[in-house]
Amino acid sequence: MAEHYPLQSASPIRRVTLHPIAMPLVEVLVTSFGSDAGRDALRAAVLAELELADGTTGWGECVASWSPAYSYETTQTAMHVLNDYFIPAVIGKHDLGGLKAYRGHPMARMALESAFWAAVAAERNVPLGDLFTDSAGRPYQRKARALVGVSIGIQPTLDETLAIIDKRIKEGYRRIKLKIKPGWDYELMHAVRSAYPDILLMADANSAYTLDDVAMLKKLDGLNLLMIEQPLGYLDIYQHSKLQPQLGTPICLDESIHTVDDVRLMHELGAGKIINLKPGRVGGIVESLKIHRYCHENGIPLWIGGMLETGVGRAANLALASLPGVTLPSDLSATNRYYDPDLTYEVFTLNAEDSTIDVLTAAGLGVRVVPERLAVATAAYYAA
Ligand code: OSB
Ligand code: MG
Repeated sequence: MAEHYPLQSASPIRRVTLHPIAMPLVEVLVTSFGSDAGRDALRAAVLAELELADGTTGWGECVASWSPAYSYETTQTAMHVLNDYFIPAVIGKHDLGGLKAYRGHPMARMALESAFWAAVAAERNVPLGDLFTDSAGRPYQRKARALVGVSIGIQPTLDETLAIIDKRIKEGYRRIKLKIKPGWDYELMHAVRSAYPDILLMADANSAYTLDDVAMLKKLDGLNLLMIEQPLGYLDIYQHSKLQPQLGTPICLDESIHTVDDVRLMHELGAGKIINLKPGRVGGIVESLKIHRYCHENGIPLWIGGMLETGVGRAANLALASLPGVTLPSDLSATNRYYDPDLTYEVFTLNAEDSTIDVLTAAGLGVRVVPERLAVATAAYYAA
């Protein structure tokens, strides 16, 4: 138990409160897997508020959405599993060892785990990222600024796509990720590459292709893309190992990676060359640190993915993005790309000169939830 959940609080866990929320998105992100049954203008999430017996609190975010589209989890499955199993297993305890009895539900697990880590960081009066230690138990040398890019959804037209890219580049983003799907791929990427010969450009297919599409995927090689994210099946690693040797463009796996063992399999089979690490997808901070360490030691480029988090989830992702093994720009954009306003008092802004966001230095998670905005977002969840 302590092996997978090593972190200990001084004061035991007294209570965990769940807050389901719905937040209007500034810009809807349309992907190859489509929409959330008409609710895609509203991002759903569940916030976990964890309180230690001494009154210290920590917050975490569950990134599962309304429907089981990107992953099988939803806000409802997360609340069920957290309320009925995960939370009772940790109440009164000084660590999360009780979670070892349960399998799966990584996004629900991450919500609880990150809330606990945030509370322990607050208890020790250090920023969350200072709790991240290497295999020898040493804190990492962390960056003061995290390199970031922006993810752009499928737009109705090419002109609208170019207009958004232009706006993002003017804002200072130096890495552009475009969502693609069959029929909205090579011509789009070719047009964008022609308009912007030098930007760091990548495509995210969200599992929209099969090995039958290899001819189109090979054409992308001519566009000098940084990577193509998750071209094949959402659970697949084997078929990606058949695809990667046929492509010059590095494959980055997102959906298929759930554990450090999946990363090892990808690496040893040659199924991909880059990892998108989303802590919610891999079940928490401890597994994220294992993946970070494996990538760092094996020279596998790594970046932190995003799930349109509120400031709560983004603060934890930003702490991970400060680690030395995170070598490529992360999907961690400024607050104004996602929400206006966000739930937190703190606002993330882009440093336009180097496409970075400042890593948080305050003790604990580093952001605080505005109670009135939380109440509005909770009401919006139940009204949706
Ligand atoms: O595939 O990376 C993805 C958002 C929701 C579901 C899947 C993905 C995404 C993003 C969002 O690309 C990136 C961000 O949060 O900035
Ligand atoms: Mg992705």
